[in-house]
Amino acid sequence: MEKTLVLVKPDAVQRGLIGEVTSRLERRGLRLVAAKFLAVSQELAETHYAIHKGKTFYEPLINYITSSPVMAMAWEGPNAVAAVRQTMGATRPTEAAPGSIRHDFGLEVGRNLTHASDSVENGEKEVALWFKPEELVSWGRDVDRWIFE
Ligand code: DAT
Ligand code: MG
Repeated sequence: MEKTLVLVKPDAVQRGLIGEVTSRLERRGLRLVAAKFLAVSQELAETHYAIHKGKTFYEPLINYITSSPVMAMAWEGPNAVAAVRQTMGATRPTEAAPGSIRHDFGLEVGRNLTHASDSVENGEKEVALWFKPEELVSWGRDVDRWIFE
């Protein structure tokens, strides 16, 4: 089953939006497989955002993600990566589709509330970076057959 990493970033945690983000993903039909609330270390932040090293926004981005705790979650489902990216909306809140989280709650790219993996490959890599294998829960829901074809 396709998996994706979701981070409720420090701004969204501070604003009391963990439930809002989680609720939208549950409503979408995705299945939660792991969750933890943590203060992100410098090392984890740098590994997670390694692809952005050297860009102008890299240092502010590392400062932002380590500034206050985050809620990290792994979600799964058919097309989970694309579905979650869509629920989050485009990187810049002013370009995010109405109804998406970044549209509904955000204004600035540097306070865009959430992270979601951008490809199936990165979904696997990021879930493995943030969670140990034993932290992933393999389970089923009675309603799965009414959501997953
Ligand atoms: P996304 O989080 O939508 O996957 P990304 O991977 O391109 O976006 O960038 C990671 C984060 O870096 C993004 O959520 C916010 C920040 N960021 C990206 N582009 C930026 C820019 N041009 N100016 C400031 N921050 C930026
Ligand atoms: Mg990204």
